[in-house]
Amino acid sequence: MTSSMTLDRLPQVTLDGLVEEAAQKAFQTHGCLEIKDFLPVPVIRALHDEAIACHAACLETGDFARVGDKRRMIALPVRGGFGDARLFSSEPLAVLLNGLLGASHVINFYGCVVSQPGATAQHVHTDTEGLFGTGLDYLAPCHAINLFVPLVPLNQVNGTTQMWPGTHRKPMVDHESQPGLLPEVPLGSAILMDYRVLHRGRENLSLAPRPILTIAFSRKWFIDTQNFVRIAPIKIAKEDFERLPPDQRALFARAKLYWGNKA
Ligand SMILES: O=C(O)CCC(=O)C(=O)O
Repeated sequence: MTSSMTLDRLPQVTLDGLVEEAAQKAFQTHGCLEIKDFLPVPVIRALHDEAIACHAACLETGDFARVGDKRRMIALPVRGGFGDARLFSSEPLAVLLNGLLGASHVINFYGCVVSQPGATAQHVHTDTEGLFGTGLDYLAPCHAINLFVPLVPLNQVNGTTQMWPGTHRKPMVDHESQPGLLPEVPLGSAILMDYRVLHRGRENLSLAPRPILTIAFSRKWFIDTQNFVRIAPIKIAKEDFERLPPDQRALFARAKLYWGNKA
C-alpha cells in the first residue's frame, strides 16, 4: 500500500488485511480503499440479478430517488442474497469500521445506485455537506463511509466511479482540471469511501444497467438528512430484523425509524 498523496490507483487490501493497522491508516490518508476479494464472483452475479429485479419493482411503485441523468437510487430489502451478512458484518470489515467509526457504528442506507445505458457522467459531489461548514470538516475524523460493491465490473464501458483521493482532508477547488482516479474494479472487489471524498459516477456506455450495491455506515449519532428524503433508506421487515443476531440488529437499528411507512 502506498502512502503518497498522489495515487495512480486505489490503495488495495485483501478482506483479511482490513484488520491491519495499515489498512486503517491508508483509508484515513486517502479516504478510499479497494477490498480485492470481498465476495466470490458467483455470489455477486446472483446479487446482480436480484438487484435488477428489485430495481424493476421500485420503478413500478415509484420508490426511488433520481441521483443523476438515467441514474436512480433504491433501497434493497435486507433478505435473500441481500441478507448475506458477509456484505455488512464480516469480522474483518467490522474490525476496520470499529476503528474508523467506533464500535457503535450503524447502517444509514442499504441499497443500490443503478445507472441506465446512456447515462451521462454524474455531477462531482461529496455525499454530504460538511458537518460544520468550516475548515474543521477537513480535520475531523471520519463520520460516514460508503461501501460500494459493484455488481458489474467498473470500467470505461460500464462507467467507473471517479474519485479524488485526499479531498476529505484538503479542499480541491480545481478538481475539474485534475484527473482524479478512474478505478477499474473487477467483480468480487468492493470500495470503501469516506463521505467527504469528491467523486462521481461516470457515463454508462454499455447496453445494460449498471447496479452498484451501496451500504452507508456511520457513527451512531449521524443521520443523513440530505440523501434520503424521497425514499426510506433501510428496508427490513420487523420479523426479519428480529431474527438477526444482536450485533446485526445493532447495525440496522435505524430501521425502526421507517417501519411506520415503507419497510
Ligand atoms: O454511480 C456511481 O458510480 C456513484 C454514485 C454516487 O456516488 C452517488 O449517487 O452518490
